[in-house]
Amino acid sequence: MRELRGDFASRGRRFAIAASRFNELVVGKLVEGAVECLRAHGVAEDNLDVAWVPGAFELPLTARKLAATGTYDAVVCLGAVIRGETAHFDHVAGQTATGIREAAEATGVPVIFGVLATDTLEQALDRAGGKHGNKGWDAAMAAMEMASLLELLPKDAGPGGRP
Ligand code: INI
Repeated sequence: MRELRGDFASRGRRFAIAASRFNELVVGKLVEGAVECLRAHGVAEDNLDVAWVPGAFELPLTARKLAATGTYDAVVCLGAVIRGETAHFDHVAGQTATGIREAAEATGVPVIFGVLATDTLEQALDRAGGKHGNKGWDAAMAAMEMASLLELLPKDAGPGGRP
């Protein structure tokens, strides 16, 4: 049996972050966490790009475009959808999650879901460098692990499993 496990050694790898300006107080902290994490694992300044979008709903298209360039080993999506602020919370949160998964499947590039969906601003801040850690850091860890894992997989299938 072969066990395939990605690691976090990321010197020489390239990453993009797509981040939403909506709830920037929260998302800015997620970006800080992700950038700090990637730097701590050897990612060079020149190998890291951050693209800001208006809101979480715009993350999937942007992530898909970034991934399709072939420039990046993984794309990290960061956002915060807060129920208290919108009647269409479920649509924004749900469509964002679905779109991010589809971006990864369509391009074959890991596109990581680092979008908070919380009832309150306080809960979001708790997960953006507060008492529940920083989900931006966690998303960056997932991006590095997936970039590494995909290199270990057999190379005969393209995006979506098609040769
Ligand atoms: N976008 C967010 O990222 N978080 C939210 O909480 C949010 N709320 O509350 O509505 C939100 N809405 C904007 C949406 O993502 C789009 O930018 C907008 O609908 C334009 O397409």
